[in-house]
Amino acid sequence: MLKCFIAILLITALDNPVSAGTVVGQITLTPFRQPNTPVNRYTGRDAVDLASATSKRTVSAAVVYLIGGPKTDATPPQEHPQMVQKDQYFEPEVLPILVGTTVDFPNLDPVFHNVFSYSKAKKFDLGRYPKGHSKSVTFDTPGLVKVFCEIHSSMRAHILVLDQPYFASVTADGRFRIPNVPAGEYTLKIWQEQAPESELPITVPAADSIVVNVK
Ligand SMILES: [Cu+2]
Repeated sequence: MLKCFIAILLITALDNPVSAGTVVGQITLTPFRQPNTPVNRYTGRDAVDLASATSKRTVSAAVVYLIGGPKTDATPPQEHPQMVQKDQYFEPEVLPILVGTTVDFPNLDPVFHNVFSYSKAKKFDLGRYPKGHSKSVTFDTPGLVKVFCEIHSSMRAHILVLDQPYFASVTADGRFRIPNVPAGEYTLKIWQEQAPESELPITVPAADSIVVNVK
């Protein structure tokens, strides 16, 4: 059962634009269960010790995002967010982006990787490329994109392609902060990698912060 504690903090010294508030809070993250024993599909020169190539997480990755609110035109960032391949992990393991955003996938490892997805929101296959190279993908459909490496089946990540730019990755201790949200009525959604999605209605104030703590 979702218990919600909502309070309004009166903060007068914020430099937010007029009619925009900040959504801050903390959620309780579910413990992360490591995926099944990874299997390397190739045994040639790319074969590596995958014993450590499961998630580093002890809690599920989470993203908090808002839907609804007043109609706004959001432009994808010109600077591309990155999902790097390093030490045979994707970093970050979960990346929230605004629809239309281009993500770069640099390989920082001394082995080849082959990043791909079969997800409905974006199917792509970047092919194999070595250290120091990068390829890009533009995510033009909202939805959840599951990202894998064709060579190292233990590598996995998620990209959440969102309609609105009001989102935040949750820190390992469960905290989040979404600044500059236009005042209005929203639904706050919590996406967790290994838990059902949950939501609650919130009202974002015109100038202050709303604190949302979910247990
Ligand atoms: Cu790989």
